[in-house]
Amino acid sequence: MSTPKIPNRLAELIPALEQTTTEISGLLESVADDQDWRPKDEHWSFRHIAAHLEACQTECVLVRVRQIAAGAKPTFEFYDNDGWDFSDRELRHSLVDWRESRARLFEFVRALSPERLSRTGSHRTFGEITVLDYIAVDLDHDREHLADLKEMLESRARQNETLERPSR
Ligand code: NI
Repeated sequence: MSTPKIPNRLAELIPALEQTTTEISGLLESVADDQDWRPKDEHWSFRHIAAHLEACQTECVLVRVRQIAAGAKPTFEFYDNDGWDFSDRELRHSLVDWRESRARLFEFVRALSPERLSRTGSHRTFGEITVLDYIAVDLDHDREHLADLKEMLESRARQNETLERPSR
């Protein structure tokens, strides 16, 4: 009898993503009142990051995972939303929509049969890709942003410290 690899992977990936969702949401919510702050001009603001995550989830991951599972044998370009104007996206709204998209994704993926989970699409960067592979890519993406957010919060704290220190 073969080992049921797919369910195990699913059982690891979704809780890991739930964890990063909670962490990222918490960090971003903590700076909602200062959402346009950025460490330097060329760096994204908190507002932009929240909107970027929401757009990636709603327009890319959710859509693509459904296409793969449906057996559409889709071909994907690398998705990005670099240079998009997110200045109208309120951080808290982005987070609500992001978490909602994710909840839909998890619900969708948990209901997939092993056969659907084994279907693939073809990605220009990642090659042959299953639903769970895509979710693993999404998890890596979360972790990159989590690391960046932690750095941002540290430099913001250092900056505030400098501003508050009496000069004498
Ligand atoms: Ni990103």
